[in-house]
Amino acid sequence: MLTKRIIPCLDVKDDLVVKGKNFVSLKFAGDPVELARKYSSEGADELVFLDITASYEKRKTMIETVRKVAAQVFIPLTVGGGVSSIKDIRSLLNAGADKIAINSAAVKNPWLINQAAKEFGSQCIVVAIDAKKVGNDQSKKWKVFIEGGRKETFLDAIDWAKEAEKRGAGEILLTSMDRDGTKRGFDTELTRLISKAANIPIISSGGAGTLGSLESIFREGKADAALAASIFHYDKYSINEVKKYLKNKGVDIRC
Ligand code: 0VR
Repeated sequence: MLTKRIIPCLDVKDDLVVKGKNFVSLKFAGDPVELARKYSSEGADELVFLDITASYEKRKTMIETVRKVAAQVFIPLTVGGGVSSIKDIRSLLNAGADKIAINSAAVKNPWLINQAAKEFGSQCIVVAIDAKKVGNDQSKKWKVFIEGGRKETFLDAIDWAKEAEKRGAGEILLTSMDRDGTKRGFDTELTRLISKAANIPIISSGGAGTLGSLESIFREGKADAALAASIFHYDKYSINEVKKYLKNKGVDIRC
């Protein structure tokens, strides 16, 4: 059984780490290189660096910042935001990224997943899915949004995750827009449904709040990894505290 992973996320806008709520009202949260060094030394299993405005502003991911962050971390680094071609992926891998997250571009051109998996190997290719619940509370429907959560698509999140796996994605980074930045807990229901539907690892993101919410995303949500930003950037918990708690609760975590 693979150990569960704790993954801090650096949402970066104009070279600075920011943090918002439901993808808006972004506030300064730190320097990407310093935070990367801090989380890596505190025992994070992996790190995610997301250039969260790239797709919308059609800007290419900041290669230099990625290079500086990659030089500071000795754990797997996943980079996303604005990635839209094989050339983008190659330059980010050359800058030091271990995995590449593709979001908007994969929805616009699903064949990019197939090509990227073939060119670099599925283990390098993460498909990021930003999902928002639609309909009333009883409905079990989540729609896929792209371009930093600004554009709704016709895609059902569960179907899209299955499609991404079929096309060669090695992992899914599932972000609940409803929960992002709220500290109200992850969307365990959506995570569980996608974990059941796909056979590749699922990183759940959005809403990490109490230590209990982290236990629940692994127990009820069946996630393979939990991504968090707010609770780490604003020092609600240290990575060590989170891991010790989960270990004591019997979650298979590397301490
Ligand atoms: P927390 O709820 O604070 O742990 O946030 C986890 C996760 O939702 C965020 O790190 C981030 O991935 C949300 N993503 C995006 C975005 C936030 C603002 C604008 C765009 C995006 O495109 O993913």
